[in-house]
Amino acid sequence: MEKETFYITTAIDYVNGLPHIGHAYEKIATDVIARHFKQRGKDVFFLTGSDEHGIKIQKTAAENGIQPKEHCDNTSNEFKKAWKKADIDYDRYIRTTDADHEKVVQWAFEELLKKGDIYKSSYTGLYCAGCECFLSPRELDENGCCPIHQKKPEEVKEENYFFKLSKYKDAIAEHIKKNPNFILPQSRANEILNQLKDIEDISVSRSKESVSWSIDVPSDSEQGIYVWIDALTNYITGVGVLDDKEKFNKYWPCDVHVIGKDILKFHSIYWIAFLMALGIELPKSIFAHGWITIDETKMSKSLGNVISIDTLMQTFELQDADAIRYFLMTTASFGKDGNYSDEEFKSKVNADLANNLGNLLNRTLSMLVKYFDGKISNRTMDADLLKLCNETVSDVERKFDYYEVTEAIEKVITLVDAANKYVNDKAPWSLAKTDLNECEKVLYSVLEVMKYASVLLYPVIPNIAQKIYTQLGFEGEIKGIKLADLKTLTIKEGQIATKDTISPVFLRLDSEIAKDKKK
Ligand code: ME8
Repeated sequence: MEKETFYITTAIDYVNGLPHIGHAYEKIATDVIARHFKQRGKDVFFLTGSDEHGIKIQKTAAENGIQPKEHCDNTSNEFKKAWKKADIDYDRYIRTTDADHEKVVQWAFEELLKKGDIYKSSYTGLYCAGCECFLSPRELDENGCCPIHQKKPEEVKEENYFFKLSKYKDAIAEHIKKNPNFILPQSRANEILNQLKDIEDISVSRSKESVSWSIDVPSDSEQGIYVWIDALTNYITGVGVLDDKEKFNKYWPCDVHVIGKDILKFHSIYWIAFLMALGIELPKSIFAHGWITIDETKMSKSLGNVISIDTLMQTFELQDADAIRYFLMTTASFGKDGNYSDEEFKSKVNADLANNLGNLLNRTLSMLVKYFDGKISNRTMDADLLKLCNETVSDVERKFDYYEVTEAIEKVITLVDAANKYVNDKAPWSLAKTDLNECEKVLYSVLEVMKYASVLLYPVIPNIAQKIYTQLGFEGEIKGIKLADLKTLTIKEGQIATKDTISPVFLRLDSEIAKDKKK
């Protein structure tokens, strides 16, 4: 039977600044979801990349005294390096300056011109370079500034091409109402339905004179294509809409676009209208996540509180990004705003990864070595724990069906808590003196729970999960293990551990090291 496909995308980041943990948050969540669906046997395609055109990037390159393309090459490399550090296992990193992408954007624009959905008209409006869009006076704050970027938008008077967005607003509203899982979390759908009421046609080009760093309108070299049209189109270029029809038909429609709440309007209104106009099937869902603050404050260059994966890894002397991935995925329910602080980070990962998960494995294996020479001879598992393991697998799958990453992780932690309680209640150290059979059953049962926990947590903490898996006596990579394998994948009989093979899978973060380093 052919594998079912699963196509997932992230927003593509503007390369006017360097990657920070806000960008990383989204890429990590998407990576976790992609890895989970691979564990369910799906043929996953994971697209991420960078958004490289527009006035914002043109200005940043000019400030740095270099050509925009060179600036984009440098910065997109920094993003790629950051995603490598964060173990983001994407299938393609698309750049909007890639030749195949530029071709698709021009094709789409000309298609819509031909269909009459794009027309030329003159326009005066207020343009926010930060948002890369025109804002209506209603959207400004009391000082006449963009509420997100806190800057006054620039008045722009131009003859531009317009897209008939208003023509599609009823169809979009109907689609949202008919498909409750189209916008996730569902609570955000109303906000979009309200915004739709005020939707007017949008300008989809700028004069080359004002924005030179853009893709040309093929039939009018004095105009450049609007950066959001350019950017959103990446989702169809990425799976070969023009160059590889077979791939496109295989992966499209996209299963989920993972994006930040600030750009939901562009995805659930502009993008959807654009696809409707092109006659391309709509994505199945759009998941809008919340924003990450640092010490409850918005990250900004001027405040100097921008944190990257790299800074955190250096500060806490981390070998890999697992702890950061774990923290970011659990700091707040995925979909809501979350916060990073050093204190919360340390206490969360010390409690969950070092104590709850790591210590349980460590002390169980140590007892196995002490009482049984590290050998398993009787594989009898506690029936209640086994039932809980199976229920946890189903619960985790159900949570991931709605991309509820945080709640899925919580289910696994509840399982690990239950195993910790089981050990404490059964006291295998006492059973070792009175009932060796029962003692072995307890230890084996806990190790089986660790098998389930490691596979279920692998999408979030791939390195730690691999260490657990190896210490349980399994050979090879945990990466290829499917959830469906869990029932048949059993811890082997015989020697699985010795004193030398046991080591902590996650070392507690030392607060003193971190403090000194930050200074
Ligand atoms: O919006 N916390 O690019 P971008 C969580 N190029 N997420 C954050 C964040 C934070 N502090 N800061 C940014 C763009 N993000 C466009 C997207 S898609 C076709 C074009 C998220 O670099 C943000 O919400 O401003 C967005 O989803 C992504 O990072 C890129 O933001």
